[in-house]
Amino acid sequence: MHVPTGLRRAVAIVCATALASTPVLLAPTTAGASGAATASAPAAMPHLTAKATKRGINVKGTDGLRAGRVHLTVKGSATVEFVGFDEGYGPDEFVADVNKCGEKCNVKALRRAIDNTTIIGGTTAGDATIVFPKAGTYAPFSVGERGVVVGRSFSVSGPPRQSKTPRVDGSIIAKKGLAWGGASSLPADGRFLFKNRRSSGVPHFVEMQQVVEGTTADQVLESFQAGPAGPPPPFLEGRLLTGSLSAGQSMTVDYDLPPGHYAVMCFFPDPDMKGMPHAFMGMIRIIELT
Ligand SMILES: [Cu+2]
Repeated sequence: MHVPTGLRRAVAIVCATALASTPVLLAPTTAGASGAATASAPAAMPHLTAKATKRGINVKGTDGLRAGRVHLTVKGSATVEFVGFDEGYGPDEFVADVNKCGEKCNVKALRRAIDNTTIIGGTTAGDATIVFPKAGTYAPFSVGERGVVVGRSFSVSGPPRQSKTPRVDGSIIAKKGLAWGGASSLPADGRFLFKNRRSSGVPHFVEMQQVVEGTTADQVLESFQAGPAGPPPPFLEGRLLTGSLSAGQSMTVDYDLPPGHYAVMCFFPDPDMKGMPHAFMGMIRIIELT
């Protein structure tokens, strides 16, 4: 596929925008709900609280954590997400590899990071549930303007605790072929399930960006391809950003956004396309929040 000359710059700009909104963070917060839950039969879902700051990422609630679903509260302005490491691969390798995929992307390093980790999601300033699929070593991370930052890693024990998926208002599903499925309409204030199907084969995240009513996915794509020389994308203020999910993972996200039309997009860099963000390859779908 021919890459328009403006695209590289456009990619950089869009990425910078996406990253800026994902700023770093972390700070300790109260142990809160999970810790306070009583030890009654239907075991309470553990509660992690995370915040990224310029100094690092603080997470509370990881002591003695078992695999399974947890409630996650993220404070501050940066997205905090979690990653599990395969044997022989760890936080240092992850940071080194991911940070080699910037404006120019070292595809080999990106692929190594994807192949040796399980990214299980996270969120930006709000509440979510994420699933630690199995026992192992995990770490929080945050992607900011200066690249990826990881917090202290921690152990999760097995076997997974059983817990139900919380009630959701609808789903956003990343499918094979860089396509979105799921609800075409959601309440403006609610909870969605974000599922990255195993068959998608690559990590994805969800960026919901409010657009001028009537905007089509093709128009959003054209605005990216036009780059800085073209008209600005038809974006309004409503916006939501989740952490990434490896193929086969899912999470739930609580949100409260202005009603309107939104472009659902993913800007995860594609190792088969020199690190081009998925949205630039057409992973854009318009949905309505009512
Ligand atoms: Cu993606």
